[in-house]
Amino acid sequence: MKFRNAVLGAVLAASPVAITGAEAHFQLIYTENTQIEAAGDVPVKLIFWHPFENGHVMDMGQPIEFYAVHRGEKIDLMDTLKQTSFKGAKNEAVAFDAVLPIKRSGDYVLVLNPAPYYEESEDIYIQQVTKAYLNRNELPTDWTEPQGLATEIVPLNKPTNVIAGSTFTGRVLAEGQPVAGAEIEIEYMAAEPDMATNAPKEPTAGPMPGGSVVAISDDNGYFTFGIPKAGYWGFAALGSGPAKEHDGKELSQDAVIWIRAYDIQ
Ligand SMILES: [Cu+2]
Repeated sequence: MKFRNAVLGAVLAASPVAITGAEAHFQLIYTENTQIEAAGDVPVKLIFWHPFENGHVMDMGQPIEFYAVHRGEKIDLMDTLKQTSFKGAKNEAVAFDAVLPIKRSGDYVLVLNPAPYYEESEDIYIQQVTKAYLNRNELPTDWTEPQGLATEIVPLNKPTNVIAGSTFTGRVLAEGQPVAGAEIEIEYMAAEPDMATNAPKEPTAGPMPGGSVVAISDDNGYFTFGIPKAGYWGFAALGSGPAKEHDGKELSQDAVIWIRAYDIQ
């Protein structure tokens, strides 16, 4: 079990530059809604950010892979990528816009394999292999399936409509095998991106005292977390992937999943 932030703590003592790194990095795959009624093009934003703090935005490189899985079939979305920028409360950085064409009913699992990001304050690369879920017409087709990624979190609750106040259970996998003892950072998307302005909307919450919210996966790779609030929640299993090195430096290959919670009305 490796505590990335514990390692960072040691770095922090020596270097005041590293302060923003104490917050949790999260690769976003953002759509305004997870429930889609009409067929058509859904705009998607890819942003590497600290969404709980409305904090520092990191420059994304050109993604290695970006696609959707629908009824078990891959829909490549690389051609839809357009480089843009996203302006957080503290800075502006390179992000990407994309388009998901939705036709038939069912689940659309968005999968992003981003370029490794060099984090200067930790002298490591970070690569967050990320999944997000959309659904059209309430027909379940794909969400229960692992996507065969190097590392991923498989949801055991339907990720598109979790009840605020209930729980979410996920299973951390690396090359299809459960990962025991993975450190999982948990993040609330306190400010959602505004699709029109490429900036955050007004934050609806602030970060927790005491730093990142963390769970540890059990012997079979499972973790459960109570979802206290409606909105988007992200889970990042740190360093759960098989790749440990990039360009001669340490690589943290993380598995990220985004889920959407609603209040009962
Ligand atoms: Cu960070």
